[in-house]
This record gives sequence, C-alpha cells and structure tokens, in this order.
Amino acid sequence: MITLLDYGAGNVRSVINAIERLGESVHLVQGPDDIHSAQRLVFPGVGNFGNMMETLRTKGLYDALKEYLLSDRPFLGICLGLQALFEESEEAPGVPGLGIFKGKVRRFSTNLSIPHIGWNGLKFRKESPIFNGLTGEEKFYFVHSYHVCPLDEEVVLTHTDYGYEFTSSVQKGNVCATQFHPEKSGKAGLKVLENFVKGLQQPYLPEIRVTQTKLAKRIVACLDVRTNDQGDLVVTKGDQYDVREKGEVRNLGKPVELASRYYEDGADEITFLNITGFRDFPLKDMPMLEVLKRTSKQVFVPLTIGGGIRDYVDNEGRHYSALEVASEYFRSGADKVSIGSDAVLICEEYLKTGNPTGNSSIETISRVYGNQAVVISIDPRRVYVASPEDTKHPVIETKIPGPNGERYCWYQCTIKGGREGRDLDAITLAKLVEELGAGEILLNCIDRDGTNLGFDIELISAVEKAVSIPVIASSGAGAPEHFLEVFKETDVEAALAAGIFHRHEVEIQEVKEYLKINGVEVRS
Ligand code: 1PR
Repeated sequence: MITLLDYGAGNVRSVINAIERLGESVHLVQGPDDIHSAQRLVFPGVGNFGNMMETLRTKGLYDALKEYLLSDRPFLGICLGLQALFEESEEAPGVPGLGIFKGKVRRFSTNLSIPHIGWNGLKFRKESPIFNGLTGEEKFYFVHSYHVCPLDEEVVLTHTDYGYEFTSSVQKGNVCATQFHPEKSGKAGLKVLENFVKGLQQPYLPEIRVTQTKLAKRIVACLDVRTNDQGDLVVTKGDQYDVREKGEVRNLGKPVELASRYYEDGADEITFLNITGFRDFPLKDMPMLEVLKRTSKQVFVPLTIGGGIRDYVDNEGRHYSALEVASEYFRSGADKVSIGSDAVLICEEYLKTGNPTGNSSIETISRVYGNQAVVISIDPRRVYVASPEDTKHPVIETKIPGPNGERYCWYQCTIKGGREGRDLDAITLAKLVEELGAGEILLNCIDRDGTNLGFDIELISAVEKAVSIPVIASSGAGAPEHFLEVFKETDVEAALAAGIFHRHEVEIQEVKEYLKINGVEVRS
C-alpha cells in the first residue's frame, strides 16, 4: 500500500494511475494520522511553492510530514514535492520549506524558454535503488521554472543540463526526490516508480554515463474530438478546419484507442481538442471527461485537453468559472489545459482597457496550477495586404504571395474553431497571453491544417521569436521532412501532427528516426 499526499492542487490522478498500473493500491492522505501510519509515502507537488506550504500548514499536514521525513521512512517527492524538502524558494520569498535538505530553490536564469518543459536526460552522480533497470540513456519528462540548489553535493543523485547544470534528483537515506515526473515519463519513468513502490534496496548505477544532457524536441499527436451525427464521440480531422466530407463528420477512430496507440508508438505528448467545446458545456460533456479518465490509466506521457475552457452560466443560472472547468479536467487526468477562443476575447478586453482583470481563465488557472498547465491554442489565418500601410496589424513579408500577388500578410486570430475572424493578430495575442501567465503556445494554422503541405514556417518563426515560452508548431505536417524543416528553421520546442498519424501515412517512430539521423535530439 502506497500512501499519497495530495494537497488538492494538481493532477495526482496520473501518479495514482501509474502506481495502480504497477499493481499497488493507493491510500490518499486525509489527515496527519495517514502520514503517521504510512509505510511508503509519495508526494507529487504541483503549482506554486507558497500555496503548497500554506496548504500543508492549514491542513495540519506540515508537522506530520516533517516528522515522517526526519524518521527516514521511504519517501518519494516529485517536482514541487522535491522543492518542498529545501529551506526556501525564490518563488515565495519568506515562506519556509521543510528544510530536510540544506539549500534554496531558484528560478532558472537562462535565455532558454522558461518553464523548462519536455524530455531531458540524467547525468548520474550516485547510485540509487530507484535507478535499477535503467541503461542511462533514457529521457524523463520535466516541467518547471525553478530548480533546487543543494548546499551538500553528497545528496545529489543526478544533474541535468538546461542552459547550465542543475540538480534533477536527490537522496538522503530513504528520502528520495526527483524534479522530473516519473509518472509522465513513459516506460522509463514507470521503472523508477516501480523501484520505489516495490521497495528495492539494491543501489544501482546505470552503465551509460552521458556527459551532457539535451532537451529533446517533442512530437505531439493531436486528436480533434467531437460527437458525430450518430451521437458517437469520435476522433475527426479537418481540412482547413472543415471536418465534414460529403456532409458527414469524418471518423478516424476512437479517442482512447488512438491515444494508446500513439503512446505505444512513442508520442512525447498527447493533445485532445474538444472541437465543439465552444458551444457545449464541457462539465455536462461527460464522455470527454470519461475519455480523459480512461486514457490516463493507459498513457503515461503528458495529456493536454482543450475546448470550451471559459466561464459558463448553465440553464439554471448557475455560474461555473473557467477554473472550475479546468479543475475537473485536471482531476480526470489532464496535465495541461488548452484555451482557444477565450484567450482571444481576454486579450481583446486587455487591449481595450489596458489592464488585466486578474480574473480571466488564463490568470486564474495559472495562479492555481502553475503557468506550465496553461496552453494557449491559437487558430490564425493569413490575411494578405498589398502594403504594410494597409493594416494596423504587424505584417510579415511573405515568400508565399497572395491570390493577387500580395507580398505581405498578417495572421488574424479566430474563435469558435475558425468560424469567426477577429481584429487581433497572432503575434500580439502570443505576447499578451505570455504576460497573463500562459506557459506554452499551441500554434495552429487554418491555411495549412490538413493540407500535408508542411508547417507555415513564416508564421511559426514570427510567433516563436515574439515570446519566451515554448511554442508547439502545428498544422500541415505531411512527411518527416516537414518536422526537420520546422526544427531547423525555427526554435520551436515541439511539433504536432494529426492527419498523417491517424491515416498511418507516417508513423511517429519514423518521424523520430528521421530527425535523429539528421541531428535533431529526440526521445527514443
Ligand atoms: O476555442 O477554447 O473552445 O478550443 C477549441 C479548440 O478546438 C481549439 O484549440 C481549436 O484549435 C480546436 N478546433 C476547433 N475547431 C476545429 C476544427 O478543426 N474544425 N481543430 C479545431 C483544430 C487544429 C489542430 C490540428 C492540427 C494538425 N485542429 O489541432 O490537429 O492542425 O492537423 P494536421 O496535422 O492534420 O494538419 P476553444
């Protein structure tokens, strides 16, 4: 029996699923007594250091946890659950941590994208039972803006490079903690978790020792989901966002089955977009929550869900905040939520008033779950102009001329799945959402969606240069060469595709192998 400390701030569902998958049962901590009686304790932290420490105190768990740790009983901290073990964090100055390890938690100070999101390697410094069965070449999933700086080098198990070397796991006696998420790190991560939950004692040092670790470029599989005319929830795929063929919604398979196939094929992340979310109320759309719950029992890489994340008033006049909608998705197994239409409306309002409200979906969700949990999905389309003076929006000079030979275009944001164009451009939107607290951008392109013509490099390059948060390039992938092109021509961190994977035209492994032989770092 594994005891799990959930203080209610994030997706612990995936940790529970991973432990259950390993054949162990999970007992959730309800109060200090559960910590006193725990045999093996897992603490997956998510969100903000200050909130976490305050919640531990208000729930009366702080003292019990400290006592447990000081008595050197088996403990695995994950992400913020690692940071909690240190004395203090720059994320919440003045808030003391548990102080089990001497040292501070500092914000990344690098010109690379922050948060550090994605799959990175480990440089092994010390042996530990949790590494049993690893070769040393595996990559693990990280998502964090802060990292620990132990004063005592003796406790460091591994380092990882991101701009510079930081500590990615520590151990003192039976207290062990990782910055990476084993529960989201595919088979390698499950191995680490298994070593802990089975209580392995034999210290182990993987044979292969890398001298430098590199963040892998991520390959994301995307599933556009909606109910078809027969009332079944299906994965569909648009052609420039038109998902109907001969009047029928295209049906490319079942969401859970396809997601599992992509996990097995090596997808680094899976995204579900509930494409009719803008008109339905997602908390009544139980099939989507069910899809998420079932998928997260089988898929151990990050899951993003988008569609319909905004404030609602239901038929009885009850108000639901975007935060409540997102929380339901996190509870069901999502690691990130993606916001489309609402982000455009929020930014329009921000530009009008000059002030953020503080109550928008982007701000409220990132405050509670952290920036890394908030992805903004942009659905832009090209608007050609004869000259830059013809529009107030930032234009690019394009190598793909318009229908009348125009050499300039701007990228118009749309809402409601491309149905409504707005007076806002994608570059401005990207900058504003970063300011409001978004952690990542999923950059679609209506002109390229479903065309197999390759990514719109001009759009992607312009947006990626305008922000410091990671950008996922999307729309138009038709061959492995298109992935190489987007990674060589731009600094995006990830590339997403849908149609080619659904139709088996190209497999995920094929893309990864092609990238690897062409010198792009990927997760094998
Ligand atoms: O506006 O917050 O409710 O979110 C709705 C979400 O649904 C948005 O993220 C929006 O992108 C998405 N969406 C709405 N309508 C459609 C549609 O296709 N009719 N899908 C749609 C957008 C775009 C990509 C697609 C890539 C790759 N799909 O996700 O998967 O373009 O496709 P490809 O590789 O086949 O070219 P809200």
